[in-house]
Amino acid sequence: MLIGRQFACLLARIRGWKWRAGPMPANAAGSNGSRGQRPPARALPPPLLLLSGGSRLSTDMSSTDFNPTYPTTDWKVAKKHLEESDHTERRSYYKAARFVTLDEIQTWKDFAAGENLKQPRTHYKKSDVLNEKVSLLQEDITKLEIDAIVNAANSSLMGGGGVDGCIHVAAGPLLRKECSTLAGCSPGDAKMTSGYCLPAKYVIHTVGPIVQGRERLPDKVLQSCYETSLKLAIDNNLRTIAFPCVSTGIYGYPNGQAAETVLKTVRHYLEEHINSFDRIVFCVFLKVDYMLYKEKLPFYFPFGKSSFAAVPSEPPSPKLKTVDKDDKQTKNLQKPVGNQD
Ligand code: AR6
Repeated sequence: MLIGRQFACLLARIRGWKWRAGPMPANAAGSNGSRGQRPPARALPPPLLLLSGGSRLSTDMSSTDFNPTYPTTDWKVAKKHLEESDHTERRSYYKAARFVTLDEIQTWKDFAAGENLKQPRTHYKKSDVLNEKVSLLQEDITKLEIDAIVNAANSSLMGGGGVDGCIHVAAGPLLRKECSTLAGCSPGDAKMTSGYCLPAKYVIHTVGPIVQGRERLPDKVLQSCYETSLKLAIDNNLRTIAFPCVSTGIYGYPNGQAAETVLKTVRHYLEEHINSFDRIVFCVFLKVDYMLYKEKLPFYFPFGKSSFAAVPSEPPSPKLKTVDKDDKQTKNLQKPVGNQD
């Protein structure tokens, strides 16, 4: 009898708990173009019910059992819960104070139309359909509320510096727990986890090539990072994905050559899988990469009338010598996007 009452009380509390999650506040991101705000933090979960013997009621599913913000939560339970949660509930777990929705990210087609960009000669055909499926954005990738963000990880997948460190901090401790079950990742390959407390639903971890000490640039490995990540997205029906500039940080890949390999790879992949994606975002962090992508995108994704067949298969060399990290000009451009948390 007592247990029956406690059980009814528990059910009522769980219901009340869900109800309390409430609708999104009016200032949350929507189509009004303003950057999203996280809804107020969830209140603490209801206290655990105790049986007369003092043991935990086994049917108790208070939020401590699935809450992705708690380090003690079972990652599998949290992952499943997040997959079944609606948008409003997922937002209540974000660690970031702001987030960026897809409709706030301009397409390359609109971006190019709004800027006074020069269209270089290129053998690639102009395609508005393709140009609406890619974006250039200078942003902290951990803020993007899309299906998947790509992590430039190391082969242990256990976290590190750079974008990897930022992603682990923003996702919370369960990301590391899930990563520890994946048996690492080889360079050029990719593996997927939940996004936990990130605005992105999933993280695709890829391991880029290390450049230091090599005579030839390992462009095939870098190409494979992007292709395997895109394939993983398709296999899991993830239609919006953002890439950082894999390998161009700690792993030392020259920024300019990386941008060319990336844009060529994504152009070809997207041509072959045009219906599988809504958006592929080149999410750059440094101004140097923003300038390089802005300069090279028109070659691979032409927007203007003056694109020609049978002209150079490589883009013109950059006006700024930004590929060499020791270059003084490059150093002036190594400014990350401000952290606007
Ligand atoms: N959002 C978007 N891009 C970022 C962010 C961010 N929050 N933070 C850095 N970047 P790196 P790698 C950019 O070094 O070269 C880690 O320790 C950064 O400006 O993160 O592939 C791993 O564990 C650069 O353009 O990755 C590995 O050990 C890009 O992300 C190793 O670094 C990649 O820089 C991987 O080195």
